[in-house]
Amino acid sequence: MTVQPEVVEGHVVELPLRRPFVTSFGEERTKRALLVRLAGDGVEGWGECVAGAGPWFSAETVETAQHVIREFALPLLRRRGWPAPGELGARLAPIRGHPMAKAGLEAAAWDLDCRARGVPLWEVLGGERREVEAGVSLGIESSLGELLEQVTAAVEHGYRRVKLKIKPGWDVEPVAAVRDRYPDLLLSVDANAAYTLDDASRLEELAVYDLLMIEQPLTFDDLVGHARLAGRLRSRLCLDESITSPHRAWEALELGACAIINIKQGRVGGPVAAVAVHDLARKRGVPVWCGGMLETGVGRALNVALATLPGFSLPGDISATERYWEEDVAKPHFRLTERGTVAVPVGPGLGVEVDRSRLEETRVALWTEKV
Ligand code: OSB
Ligand code: MG
Repeated sequence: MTVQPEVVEGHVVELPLRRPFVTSFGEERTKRALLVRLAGDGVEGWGECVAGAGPWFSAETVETAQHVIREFALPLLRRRGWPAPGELGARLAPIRGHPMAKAGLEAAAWDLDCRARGVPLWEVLGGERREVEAGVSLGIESSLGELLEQVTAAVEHGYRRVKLKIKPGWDVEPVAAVRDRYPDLLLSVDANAAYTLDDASRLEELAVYDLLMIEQPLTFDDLVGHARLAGRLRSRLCLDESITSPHRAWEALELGACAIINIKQGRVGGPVAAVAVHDLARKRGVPVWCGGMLETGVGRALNVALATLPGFSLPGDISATERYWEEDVAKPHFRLTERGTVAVPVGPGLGVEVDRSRLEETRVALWTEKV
């Protein structure tokens, strides 16, 4: 018994970040997000598409996602009647690529379905815990002093893992400085594809700082390169940008391109695909953790739900709402517990509510389509 949505809406919102977020691929001052709303039978469901404002992290953007959803995905879904949320990904398979566009729709379909049935999404996905371990992802700073201030604040808040963004020219020094100040901190780095195989010896210098992992050192589509690099480094490699589907995760593991996987449901094509990557990794004893894309409360709630699955054995890039902006579009805000965790919301579906007045305040575009 699936609720038949009557309308699909796209809400594009912009939230000013408290602090600019700088990575090897650019600087973000404002988070632009597409929120998908499905409504029918007096119930609504929300999903966040994690595509960025520009094609820097992946090829998709907020604009391409709307184009694909409206012109191609909705016609496929209308043609044979709205599918159950678990079937949505298969129905959209004729569309090549565009995992984030598909995932935004699938997320809203899960929220709608679970709300109609009065069940929490995390339980439906197979989750087993009521709180998830929280980590922070710290951007590139203009000085070591400013970075150390950020790390200190995160440690004092009680975050369980700190991840530093690195790039050529900002790698060994910041890692050494942080490790020197915090000898026992669970520490990792994320290069967002900024290196080449020629940098292997520079990356190997990081090994003495006891990193949990090096995330995505090489370019997004280079699985063979990562496999070669893995053989030359003592630190474990984790892939983010490269893992764009469950099949790609299988290829990466077969090649030995990574020892850990960052799961972002949007990047792999939605919640069902994310669970498939989780299951595959778990069968092989490969740890996974939940990545983040500076999501609003809507996407953050889905990340929290996924991270309740048993294979998510490392702290995720799931931080408290207050780290990102003053006021979210969804309520309640996510807070850090004294155990360095984020509690899983108890309500049906995603367990958060979109705040209408905040939505309207932050909205820069809106469209509606009949299903
Ligand atoms: O590479 O993990 C990444 C944010 C946007 C795009 C890519 C990444 C990130 C982060 C932030 O590291 C994680 C978060 O949401 O806090
Ligand atoms: Mg990353």
